[in-house]
Amino acid sequence: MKAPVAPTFGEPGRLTIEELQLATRNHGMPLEALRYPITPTGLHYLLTHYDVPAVDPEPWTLEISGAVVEPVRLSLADLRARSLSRVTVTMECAGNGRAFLDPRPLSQPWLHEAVGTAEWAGVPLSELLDAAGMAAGALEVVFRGLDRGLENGVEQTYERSLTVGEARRPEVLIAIDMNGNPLLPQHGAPARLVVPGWYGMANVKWLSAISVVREPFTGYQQSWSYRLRQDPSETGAPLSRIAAHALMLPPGIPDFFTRDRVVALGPHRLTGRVWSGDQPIDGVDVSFDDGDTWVEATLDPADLGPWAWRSWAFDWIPSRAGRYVLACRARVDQSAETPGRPAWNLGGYANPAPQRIVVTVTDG
Ligand SMILES: Nc1nc2c(c(=O)[nH]1)N[C@H]1C(S)=C(S)[C@@H](COP(=O)(O)O)O[C@H]1N2
Ligand SMILES: [Mo]
Repeated sequence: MKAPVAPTFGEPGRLTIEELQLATRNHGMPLEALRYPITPTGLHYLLTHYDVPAVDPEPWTLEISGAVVEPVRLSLADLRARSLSRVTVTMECAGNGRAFLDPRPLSQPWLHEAVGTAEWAGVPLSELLDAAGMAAGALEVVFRGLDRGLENGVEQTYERSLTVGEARRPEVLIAIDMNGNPLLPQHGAPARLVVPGWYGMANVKWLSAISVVREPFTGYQQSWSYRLRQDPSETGAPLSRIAAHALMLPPGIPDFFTRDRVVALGPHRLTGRVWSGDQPIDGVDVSFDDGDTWVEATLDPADLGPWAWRSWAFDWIPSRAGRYVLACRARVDQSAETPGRPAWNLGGYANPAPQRIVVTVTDG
């Protein structure tokens, strides 16, 4: 798909009213919520391209059709009657960090907070695909939402695909519960796709239909959005799994407006979370001088399972009062830098900004 219109950028340091409009609709997870292993549902980040659709769960059904042996149609009661699988998943929006980019692509202006961890319960997609049976030549599975809107002048329904192989992974769910309760409207009620390890866009909300296709799916959200390109003429590599990322729970107390922190002189236990959808985490480093020097933090085991963040800690004893800039970074593959981090790209994807926390240590 070619670029429908030329992309536009924001002036450095000046958000537009449209960016503010998106930012107030689509909230991030407040960073102090890093303290919870499972993000309380109301604190989980949220991203909805168009409107939250009106869905009546009673007549709602989910159809699996296309290149299948026998199409299957399930009601919400049919889904709920099956034995549900549970998976704890850290989900992050591919656009996390976009607002720090220069030039800044005009879109949802995330800083650091487009992340959250939830326990999803649902029916493994592979069971439903088995029930329908894959017909010869089945290549991809297309997931269609109920939400409609326009993007760059292209009217569309939110749709994404996975290859049959990816779709059949046992941890991929048609989720109907989030954190022990039925999905809330904003998180995709009555049913959504959950693809552990992938950036948020793959987790299609408000599912209405699943169709198996014999050709690669070329919808807008697949072939135009969520690709890494420097120029609209490029096809670009598709985004899939979440690159390693670490965040710190801001210590002390914040200034209301700047969110800079104040802590008293003395020992402080710094904590945070680290996650990756593709590479195992080797460690986490922290810095107190804006990234000039780094020390290793203690990494906890992956006790929430393979698809969720891990916690880390570092006991900080500031040697003096004054100003510090705290930072943290994930280490994968013995490398201090997160490898494979793409360069600036038109969509502002997969480019989380280093978190810089300005802390004043007071001795009063
Ligand atoms: N149908 C539909 N599914 C969607 C979206 C959407 O706009 N419509 N947004 C996607 C994006 S970009 C992200 S990051 C995640 C966010 O999921 P959450 O709002 O439950 O946190 O949902 C994905 N699924
Ligand atoms: Mo996203």
